[in-house]
Amino acid sequence: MNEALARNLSETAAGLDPYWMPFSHNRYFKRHPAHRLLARAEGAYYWTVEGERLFDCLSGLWCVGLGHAHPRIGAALARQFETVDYSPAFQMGYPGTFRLAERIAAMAPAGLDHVFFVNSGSESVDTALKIALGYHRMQGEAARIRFVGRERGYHGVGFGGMSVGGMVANRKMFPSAELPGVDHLPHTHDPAHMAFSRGMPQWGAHLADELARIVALHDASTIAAVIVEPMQGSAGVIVPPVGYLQKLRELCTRHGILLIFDEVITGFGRMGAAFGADRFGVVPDMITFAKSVNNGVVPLGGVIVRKEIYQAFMTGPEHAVEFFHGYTYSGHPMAVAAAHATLDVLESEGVFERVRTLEPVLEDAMHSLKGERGVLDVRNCGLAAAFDLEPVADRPGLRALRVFEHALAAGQLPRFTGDTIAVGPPFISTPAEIAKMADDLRRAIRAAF
Ligand code: PXG
Ligand code: PLP
Repeated sequence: MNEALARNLSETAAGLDPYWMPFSHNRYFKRHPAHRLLARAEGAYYWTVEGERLFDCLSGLWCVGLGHAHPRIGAALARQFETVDYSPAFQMGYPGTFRLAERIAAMAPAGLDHVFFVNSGSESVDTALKIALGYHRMQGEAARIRFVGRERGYHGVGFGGMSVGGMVANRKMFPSAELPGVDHLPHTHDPAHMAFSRGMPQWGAHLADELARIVALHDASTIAAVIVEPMQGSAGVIVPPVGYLQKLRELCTRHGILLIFDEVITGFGRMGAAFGADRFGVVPDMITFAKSVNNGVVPLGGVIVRKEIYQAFMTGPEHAVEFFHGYTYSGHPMAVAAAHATLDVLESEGVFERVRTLEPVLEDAMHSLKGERGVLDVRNCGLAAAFDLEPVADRPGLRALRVFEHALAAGQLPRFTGDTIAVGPPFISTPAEIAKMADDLRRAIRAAF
């Protein structure tokens, strides 16, 4: 969209009407589009159609860690378009895609060494769930059909991800479409025990014992996989309690249940490491990823699996398809080229280290909001943080919307959901930008109460 057109659209509410926006208040947006149409992006900033500059507090939607318009990624895409723009995903191969799988496998925790490509986080989750079912079936354990997710978990919007997810609003309209046989672990956020924790809360590891109860209820022989985000992102940066993920790992191992880490947000840098698995020192059986793998420039996601899982499928006649699953755009050359360039930057520019250096800066900046009127909790981990706001009576979500609008006016683009504000600034942010972000958010909070 060019700027003139965008300006015209913002002036003509009717021009905005045909687009049904995802996860958005369509009617409110279309009546109040001012400062919310983005015309340009570079580095850690957007510019609105009105010409105002906004700091990209959430790296897009958690995906643009290296900043917008990264020249190395742009050059790679231009070259790729001239070389191979698309190649059939099924029964043919593009060498760059094989090389990318090799690179991602080398970055992944030891033992996880095969990669299946998809185009989004939602597809990565549904793919992982199908792999889990298929794996057990190939192992002669076809009765393992149950999944265990977690309250407040977000695993995208496919039927599988919605079912194992734990967000009421995302589920309640579609109960008939939920996978059968899904249980949910309790979420781990309890402000009474952990409000204003810096990093991992000390309280809450025992909540993983709920998995033992679920296993006792259904018997392990019926359970295919447990899926959790190592750090819950969409729910508002819910950080795992010390020891919690280790307990889940032990229980899954003991009972032959696959452990899936949904690392769509935590993968490729946000945690100051390649994966949350590294950061938290727990190795799952599968990792789902998307977003930061190629800086969000072209849709790309995937599932990294243990060797044994891949090998379980590699039976039957050699000329036959082993896994009846895949997408037209699996391993798309353009997405792959952007990923190679992104990994080049992550590797050669010490990005994970930079994130680790910025983590205490973000922690201090965001925890300085403790004590502001209406701030009920502040949480942080890696380059991610969130705070909860006291809701307006009988109007859930309105307080965060007001803070969001005041933040926009101050030149900050954070994420609001429910009455929580989340930030996940670009890896390229400077300490001064992070400090300014927190100060502008403080002013926005004060203006909203
Ligand atoms: N799993 C996890 C852990 C996610 O965070 C998905 C799956 C789905 O990915 P796709 O690419 O299908 O959207 C996600 C996506 C937010 C926010 O504000 C989070 C996501 C997407 C948009 C906004 O926290 N996470
Ligand atoms: N619907 C139809 C009619 C199709 O032909 C295809 C793919 O060929 C799909 C859906 C799936 O699309 P994708 O592979 O992009 O997920």
